[in-house]
Amino acid sequence: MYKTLLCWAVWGLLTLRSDAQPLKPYGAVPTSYQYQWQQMEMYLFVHFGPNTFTDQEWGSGKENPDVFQPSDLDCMQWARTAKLAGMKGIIITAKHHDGFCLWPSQYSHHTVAQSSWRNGKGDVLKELSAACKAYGLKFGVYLSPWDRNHPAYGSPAYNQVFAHMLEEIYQRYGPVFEQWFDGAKGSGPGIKDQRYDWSLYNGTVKRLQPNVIIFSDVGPGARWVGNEKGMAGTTNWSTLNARGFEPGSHGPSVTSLNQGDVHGEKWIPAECDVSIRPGWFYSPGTDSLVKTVSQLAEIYYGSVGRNANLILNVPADRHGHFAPEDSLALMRFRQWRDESFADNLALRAKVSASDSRGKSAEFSASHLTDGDPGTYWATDDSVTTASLELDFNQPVTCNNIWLQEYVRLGQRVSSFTVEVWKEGKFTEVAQGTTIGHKRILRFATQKTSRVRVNITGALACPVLSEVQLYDALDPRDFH
Ligand code: FUL
Repeated sequence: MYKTLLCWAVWGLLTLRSDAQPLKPYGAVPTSYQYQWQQMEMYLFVHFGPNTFTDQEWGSGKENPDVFQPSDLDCMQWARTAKLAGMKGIIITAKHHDGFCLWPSQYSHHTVAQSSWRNGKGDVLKELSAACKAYGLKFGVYLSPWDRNHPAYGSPAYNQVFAHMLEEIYQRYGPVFEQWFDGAKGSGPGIKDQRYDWSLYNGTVKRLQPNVIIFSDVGPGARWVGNEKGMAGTTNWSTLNARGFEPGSHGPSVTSLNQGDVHGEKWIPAECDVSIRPGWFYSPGTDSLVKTVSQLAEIYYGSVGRNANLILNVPADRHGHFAPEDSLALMRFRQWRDESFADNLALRAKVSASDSRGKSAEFSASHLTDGDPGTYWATDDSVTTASLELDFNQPVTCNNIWLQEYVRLGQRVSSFTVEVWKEGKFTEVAQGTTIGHKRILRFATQKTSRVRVNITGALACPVLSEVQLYDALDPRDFH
């Protein structure tokens, strides 16, 4: 009896396997580090330095190091707040355009070591990297190659200085999850110019830490999204044609940065940078201008909801803290997300698909609601249009659909529609183009017992890992 059962089970497994062709990757694909980085989705940026105390956005580099004078630096408070806000890491402006180093670099005379702050013994990077470790957050660094203070700036020697600074940081404070290279560079009369050696900078960082994600206008790890509003394109490919471009004024077009390039040669996903205040640095004048939950929700939908990571800047104030206004906004933003996205209605549905690869359980639609990003539904190679359906016993109320592609096999979907069952027929409520790691579509609140997603275009057979359905709350109720 048992033998017979065993034979049937083995036969079943064998036939499951043999019916479905293995899936091949399509186009450029992420490295395993890029894939992990895309799962992070949201982290904080912290702008902090002499500008915090002088109320400037771009310091001249001539500031007296003594102006850097936080009265009570508390990186643990930053990390605790970031953790409670649901953020996965913190990236700090280790050196902004004014050249002031927040760590005691041997390669500059314009650093915390020259400041009277803590008698020249202070080290912000040391404290922040320890705080991130204590709270299970990832630690990252922003470094501006444009340096308005360093005497070597404008000569080839500066490239070595900059590479040595990177070495110091990686050797002393690592691991670093993301290296943020700013492409901004002033120009005009009296402003020195410098030809940057990007291959030296990238090579130095990669040598010391091969898994770091290098951010710039052209990656190679992640790309700028082309604006500072936190908004990716509604179409957003994680692929880009980067050849021939450089960070800064020789970067790709704003359209390419914002939307990626379909069939792009390299996997260089977008990251959206935006500040919680009008400026990047703290200013007492902006205490009443901290973004509301509605504004943050728009940014969330425009970044994470459009296949991009969000780096949200929360500047530290003159005490060396996050100001109460910013902390409160972060907590309310978290509360809106928690309450809106706690109940995934798709988990109550029977999920089916018009097609599944080789009719095999390995690629069946049931994987779309198993909560496992590593399993997926796929169709046969010849099929690039297909429908998914969620059927409910009881009607549900919904206004958000979340879709995810299994991007380790490439980004494929180029158009889709969302329909709900209403008065005996399907009615379209939303449509989109790309999906990628995550695409969230909002639609007017519907009460329905059937939801259908039609993939109407794809570069290769669609491969989706998850579908979720929510009834999101109005962020205005969280102000
Ligand atoms: C820009 C800089 O000029 C701003 O000051 C800020 O650091 C922003 C994130 O990047 O390029």
